[in-house]
Amino acid sequence: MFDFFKRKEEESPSQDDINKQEVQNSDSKNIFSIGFEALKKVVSKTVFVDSVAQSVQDEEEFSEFVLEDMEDLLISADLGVNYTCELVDNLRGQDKIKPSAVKEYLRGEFEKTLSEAGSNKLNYKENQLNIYFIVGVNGAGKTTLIGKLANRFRIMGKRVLVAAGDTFRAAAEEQLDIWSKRAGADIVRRDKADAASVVYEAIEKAKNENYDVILVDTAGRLQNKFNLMEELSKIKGVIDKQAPESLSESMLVLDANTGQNGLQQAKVFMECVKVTSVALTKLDGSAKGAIILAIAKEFGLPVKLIGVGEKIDDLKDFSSTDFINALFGSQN
Ligand SMILES: Nc1nc2c(ncn2[C@@H]2O[C@H](COP(=O)(O)OP(=O)(O)O)[C@@H](O)[C@H]2O)c(=O)[nH]1
Ligand SMILES: [Mg+2]
Repeated sequence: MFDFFKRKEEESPSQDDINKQEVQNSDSKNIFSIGFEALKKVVSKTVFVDSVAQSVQDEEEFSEFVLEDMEDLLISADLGVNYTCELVDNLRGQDKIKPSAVKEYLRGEFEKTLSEAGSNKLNYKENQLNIYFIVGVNGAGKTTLIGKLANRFRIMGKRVLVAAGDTFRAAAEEQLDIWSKRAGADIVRRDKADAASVVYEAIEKAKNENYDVILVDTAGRLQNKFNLMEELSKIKGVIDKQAPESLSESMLVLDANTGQNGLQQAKVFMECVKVTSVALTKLDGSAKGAIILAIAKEFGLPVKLIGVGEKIDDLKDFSSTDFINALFGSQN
């Protein structure tokens, strides 16, 4: 998924080095991409497509009765009211699409929605500093994601710094510290300091010591919405001022199980941070894989990473094509 290994070698590499590089390359691909079968397992509880197909299979046309059934199924799969209405309205009073072709219809619509939301590929620029600004509500999985991402970049041989921007609770910094040690990354933390100043310091350190990556952890207390938004805007201001070219992603972390409510909460973050992509966590065991479609439709944002467990390597690249195939139970 990444183009990490495309970097030009300063000196011409020996055949040994080339072989090593190729092994690393294929290994890293295996580690970081989930693969069709595994993804199918992850979304195996997301069965709404088959439910819709079954509910219309004996019908000649999309009657109001049938459309209502379909609406219920799509809403309970967490596609969201707007998207569901659009999908159902397209079928009302037309005779081009028959109920027997409902799966093909949904597949086409979903493919369109996901492709319009943009590329699934995580932005990373070689030979410069890459900052990942990670936001989302408490408990969504930000700190865990940072630990997993730090580990991924370390495996790829990158120098990684994490910035402990959730300065509200000492425990939050402690948790990040544990993750960064586990991943072999360095950390900037200043107990109870202003989050923006922690990020400022991290950027200075990264520039002086040639880091490739900064992962910025942040607070997510929605109870005090105004302060939180102010804090995040300040961090964003520091990045824009100190390292404007380095912001590779402003990533919103969402828990797959929070459903439409989670999406509503997420809008708060989008108001103050120009979010570029989504990491969807806790997809393991979730029956709510369809939330990926709602995110693409409602926010116009691509999901780039998925969390499929609590372990350090339970972070995978997301592929729309594999996801659609898994959802529709076929590889083509
Ligand atoms: N099953 C599962 N649990 C996760 C995943 N990502 C995070 N968690 C758990 O969710 C909880 C909250 O995560 P944390 O990173 O502290 O969230 P934060 O408040 O946004 O920083 C922790 O118990 C994590 O172990 C995931 O992909 N799958
Ligand atoms: Mg945290």
